[in-house]
Amino acid sequence: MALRASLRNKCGLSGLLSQWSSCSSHGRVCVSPVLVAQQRNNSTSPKLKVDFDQSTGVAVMCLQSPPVNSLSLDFLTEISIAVEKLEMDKSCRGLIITSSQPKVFSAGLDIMEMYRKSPEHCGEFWKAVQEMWLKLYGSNMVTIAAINGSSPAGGCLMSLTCDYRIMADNPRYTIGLNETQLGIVAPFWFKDTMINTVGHRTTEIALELGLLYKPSEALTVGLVDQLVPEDQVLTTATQTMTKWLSIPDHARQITKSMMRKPVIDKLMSNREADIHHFVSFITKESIQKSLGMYLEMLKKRKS
Ligand code: CO8
Repeated sequence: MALRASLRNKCGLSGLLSQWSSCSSHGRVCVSPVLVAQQRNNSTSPKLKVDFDQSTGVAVMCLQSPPVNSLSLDFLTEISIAVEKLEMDKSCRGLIITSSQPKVFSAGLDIMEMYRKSPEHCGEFWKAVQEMWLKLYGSNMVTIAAINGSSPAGGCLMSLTCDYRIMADNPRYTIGLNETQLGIVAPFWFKDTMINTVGHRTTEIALELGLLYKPSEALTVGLVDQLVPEDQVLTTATQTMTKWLSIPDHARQITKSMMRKPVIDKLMSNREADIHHFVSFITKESIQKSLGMYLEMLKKRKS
């Protein structure tokens, strides 16, 4: 069976979904989950823009959380809700994920959500990370990452959940699972997602060394599928989407499920244990010190 059914009703987001609003004009539906969150939380700037073109069946999800689209608990929840909403709309067949932030696709998980936070908070945060991965990796839609900037760690994971990755050919950008550089360990489902993309040996080297690849290196190892000039990332993603959508949905979806279901099932049957493992690991004093040093390094590098 396709993945959607196996994932539906497992996120507990239906209540939130019912609070969504959407506006429609000229055949385009602009869904803005953050506006709802904004009203609820008095947030000043929307973090996520979802632009669904009903005439093509393709939605573009734009990450716009300054400065670097780091994935906080709130942001992850908004992304999961947005994907769930699109997934339930049968007319939406494709999803392109991109960023509106200059130079950055996503800086990965928001380190501040894991630094000096309570075990309860860490657990809630990790559940939201799992949720985002389950929604995207298990999506029935064709998903394409239009990577128009650096994409370390959780940002790389998000793009690895997609069916196809197009990256800006700019040597200043990097992509990879660099967790070990922070003194932390990528969990099994990060690892399995990467293995499913680039193979075991490349993943082993990349994860142990916490490698961040330049676009040309990422293309060589298969971490991305295509490099294009920066100003052509989104248009190329749109053209590529047309090709993928020419394949009958049911055949493509069943094939996708066949490729991904074992890893999804593995996390689904180990979710609580995975949360428990994360919380006990991340709250260790030695790991907190590593995160603190990494945050310091980020600030020093800036000055
Ligand atoms: N979380 C929180 N804050 C961040 C993050 C982040 N991931 N990344 C950057 N920031 C902050 C910076 O500290 C800085 O803050 P301030 O303005 O207060 O000094 C601000 O964002 C802007 O950052 P930069 O000046 O560095 O922006 P640049 O445009 O120069 O560079 C980069 C952008 C390349 C994205 C750069 O910020 C960077 O390398 N960031 C760190 C990326 C990273 O290493 N992320 C790893 C996060 S951990 C993760 O995703 C997986 C964890 C799995 C846990 C498993 C445990 C079991």
